[in-house]
Amino acid sequence: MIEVPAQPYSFALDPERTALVVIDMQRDFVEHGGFGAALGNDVTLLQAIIPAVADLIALFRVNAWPILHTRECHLPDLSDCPPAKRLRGRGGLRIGDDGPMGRLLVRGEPGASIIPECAPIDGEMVIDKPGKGMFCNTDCEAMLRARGITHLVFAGVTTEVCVQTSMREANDRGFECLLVTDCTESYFPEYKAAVVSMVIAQGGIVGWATDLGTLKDACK
Ligand code: TIU
Repeated sequence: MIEVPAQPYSFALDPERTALVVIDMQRDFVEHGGFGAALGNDVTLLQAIIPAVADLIALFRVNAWPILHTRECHLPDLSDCPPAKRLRGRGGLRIGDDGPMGRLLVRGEPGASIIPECAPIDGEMVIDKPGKGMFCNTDCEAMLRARGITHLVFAGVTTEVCVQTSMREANDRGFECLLVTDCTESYFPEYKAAVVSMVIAQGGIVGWATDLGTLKDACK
């Protein structure tokens, strides 16, 4: 076991049973002209964590530990996108509409792809998820259980939407969850801070939090 200094107390990382989950590091959320920008957000905030997320991915690759990448996206006919999701908000462009990087949040479109710095390589798990949470209408749980994974390390965007939802879903399914605070970001810094606080509150009600440097030092 690797003891990782964390909040609210040390996280016991079992190298045989731990996977990294990289949530939605897609062009649609971090680049201009994507879904995140269409919602009125400043995407440059998210771009700041790209080197750290790439570094975290490298840590898992060098140790040959499993990595699961997620992409939030929908089938081209939008049959997996509830109208409640597509119609929410009052912005100009919606899911499935044409944007500069293809149709927003649609599978196979340039905008739905993972940015090159964080792109999966052969042998890594990749799931397309229609919801904010990674377990909603996906094979994700079966993929993790088949590999005997019990511990998940979380990174990606955005902290209070897809990362927090996925981490809560994982926690309810009995996975031990660690959030890497400088490898996740929100369009709203105050929401990120609130998520980190609420994850570790009440003795780790959702899980643990640490930073990349601490995790790397513990894994040396
Ligand atoms: N809007 C927002 O903050 N996030 C999302 O819509 N999806 C993800 O977090 N991936």
